[in-house]
Amino acid sequence: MKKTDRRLWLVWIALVVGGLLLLSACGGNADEYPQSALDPAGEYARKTDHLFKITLIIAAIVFVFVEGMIIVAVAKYRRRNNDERPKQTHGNTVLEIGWTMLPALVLAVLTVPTLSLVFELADVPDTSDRTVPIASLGAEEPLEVTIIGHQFWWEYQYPQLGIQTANELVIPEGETVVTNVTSVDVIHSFWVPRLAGKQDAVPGREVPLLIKADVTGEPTTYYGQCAEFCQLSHANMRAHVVAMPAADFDQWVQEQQQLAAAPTGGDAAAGRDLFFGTGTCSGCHVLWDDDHAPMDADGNPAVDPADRSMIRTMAGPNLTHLFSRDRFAGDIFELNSQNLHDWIRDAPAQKPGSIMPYFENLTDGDIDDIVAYLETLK
Ligand code: HEC
Ligand SMILES: [Cu+2]
Repeated sequence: MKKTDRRLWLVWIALVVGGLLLLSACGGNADEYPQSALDPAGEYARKTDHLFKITLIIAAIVFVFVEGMIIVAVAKYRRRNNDERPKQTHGNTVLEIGWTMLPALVLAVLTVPTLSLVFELADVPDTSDRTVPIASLGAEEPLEVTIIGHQFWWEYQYPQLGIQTANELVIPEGETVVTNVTSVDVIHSFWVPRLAGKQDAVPGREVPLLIKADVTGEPTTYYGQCAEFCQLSHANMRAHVVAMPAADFDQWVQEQQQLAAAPTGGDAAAGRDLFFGTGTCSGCHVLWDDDHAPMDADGNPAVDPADRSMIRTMAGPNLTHLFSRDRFAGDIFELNSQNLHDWIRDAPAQKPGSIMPYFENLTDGDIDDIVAYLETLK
C-alpha cells in the first residue's frame, strides 16, 4: 500500500469512529441526557420528534442511495491503467430531469406532515375533558403563562392567577399550557427539549408555544436553557420546568398567591429595612408584602390575585417567594445562604455581564442581614 493511501485510510477510520462516537451521544435516557429532544416527555414534543423521525428515515434512504451510486460509479468507472482515458460523457437529459424531479417529489411528500404539524401545534385544545379538576382554574380554561426572557434569566407570569416568578416554571402535568413567549431586552430563545420545540423570545412580540408534560404522578423536573446568544452570560441562562399533579399544583398556587410576611425583629427585620431602603434592592426587585401590595390596573391594591397587574420592565426577578425555588440567577446557583451572600456581594463576579450591580455601600454585615431576610421568603 502506498503511503498516501494508508494516510487516507486512517482519515476514513478516524471519521467513522468519530461519527459513531458522536451518534452515541444522541438519545440515551433522561438521567444521562436531561436535555434530549430525542427523549420527549409530552404530547407536543412527541409530535415534533415523530416528524423528525419521518424526515430522518427519508433522509437516510436518500443518503444510502446517493452514496451507493457514488461508490458504484467510483468503482465501476475508475481509471484502470495509465494509457486509457475513461469514456467521456456530456449531459444526459433523462438523468438531469430525474434528479431535479426526485428531490422535488421528496420535499413535496415531506411538506404534508410538516404543514399539518405546524397547524396542529398552534391549535389550543379543548380542556373540558380534563380528567382531574384543577381547583385554581376554571374547567374550560387552559393555563396561560407569559414567558419573558431577560438578560440572563426567565420570568414567568401567570395572569389568571396573579403569580409572577422566575427560573422555575411550575405547570400541572398532563395539561396543555398555553405560553406566550416574549422578551424585554434582546432576542432569547426558550427551549425545554423534552417538552416542546424551541421558541424565539422576541421583544415586542408574544409568540404562543404549547407545552404539555406527561402524567407521572409526582413532581417531575425538565431542564432547558436559552438557545439564542443574548450577551455575556447567555450560557448562564438556564431554565427548568416542574410538572406537578393537579393537587400539588393547586397547593403551589395557593402559596404563591400569598403576600410575604414582614419579620418582626432581629437580623431579618434589619435586612428588610435595607432591602426597601438604602440597599436600593426594591428599585429593581418586586417583593409583595402588606406594605408593598400588588396593584390592579387602576393603581388600587388588587384584592383578587387575578387583578394583579404585572409590570414588564422591572429589572430583576420578583423575590416574594424566593425560597420556594431551588436555584437562582438564571437557574445557575443552588439557593443557599452562602451562594446568596456571594451573589449580593458581587453579582457581576458570579455571573459575567450581570445587570445586578456591585454595591459599594453595603458591608458584609448588611449583606448577612439581607440574606437573613431573604431566607424568610418561603
Ligand atoms: C439594577 C437593578 C438591581 C438592583 C438594584 C438589585 N438587583 Fe438583584 N437582580 C437584578 C437582576 C437583573 C437579577 C437577575 C440576574 C441574572 O440572573 O442574570 C437579579 C437577581 C437577584 C437575585 C436572584 C433572584 C432569582 O430568583 O434568580 C436575588 C436574590 C437578588 N437579585 C437580590 C438583590 C438584593 C438583595 C439587592 C439589594 C442589595 C438587589 N438584588 C439589587 C437586578 C438588580
Ligand atoms: Cu438568553
